[in-house]
Amino acid sequence: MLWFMLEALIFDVDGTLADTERDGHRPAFNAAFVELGLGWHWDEALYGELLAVTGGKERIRFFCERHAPEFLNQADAAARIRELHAAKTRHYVALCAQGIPLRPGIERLLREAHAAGLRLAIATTTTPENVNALLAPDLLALFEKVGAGDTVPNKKPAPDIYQWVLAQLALPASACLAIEDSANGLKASRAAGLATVITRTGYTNDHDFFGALALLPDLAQVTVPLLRHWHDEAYGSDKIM
Ligand code: XBP
Ligand code: MG
Repeated sequence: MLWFMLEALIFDVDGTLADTERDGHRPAFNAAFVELGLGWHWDEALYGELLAVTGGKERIRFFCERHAPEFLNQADAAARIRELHAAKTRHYVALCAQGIPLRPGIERLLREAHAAGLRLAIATTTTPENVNALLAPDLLALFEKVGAGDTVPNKKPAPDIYQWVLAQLALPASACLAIEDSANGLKASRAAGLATVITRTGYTNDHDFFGALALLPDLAQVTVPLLRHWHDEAYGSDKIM
């Protein structure tokens, strides 16, 4: 099997770059429900269940199917979901403007990796707007490609967004590593052939991470040489990933 040096890191966003499900998305959904007078409230336990479905619009529909079927009986239900999601995104962007902290080690590792000549990309289910809102311009500029949201028809756990990013980078999966936080993210990255480092969050602590290259609380202790070592272990000439 042809063996490639590590050339690129592909980062998930929500739960990986920052704990945005806790600090951004859940409060933003709840603020949108109040704004549109829906009387819904997603507490942490319910939100943890709803995270089984990626994509905010898809998650709203998943909630309605179980807890508010009447919402889907409206003739223009799809349009109402889009309207609700747009309101949620406005609230999320406003929360980002107040500052959502990056997870431990993220800023350092991004700068270290870029300085070491590694190419950086994003593969996320959230919207491009939310990526731009979360990251400071100088950090966002470190990413060569951003695969986000509805760029692809099938969201995680489908591999589409990772396959799109690999095509944009014109790299084989074996020249890259993915960094993720959830079981859906790991399924997506592994289905795209990517060795994957997992950093758990409060919402994903009990997820099944079978097949992960490494399972960590965060990236605080992770360096570029360590990532290169893990990559070579995963794709070394004597192993078939
Ligand atoms: C996590 C998601 C996203 C967010 C909500 O994305 O599933 O849908 O929960 O964001 P990631 P939107 O792949 O970065 O972990 O409402 O913009 O979809
Ligand atoms: Mg994630």
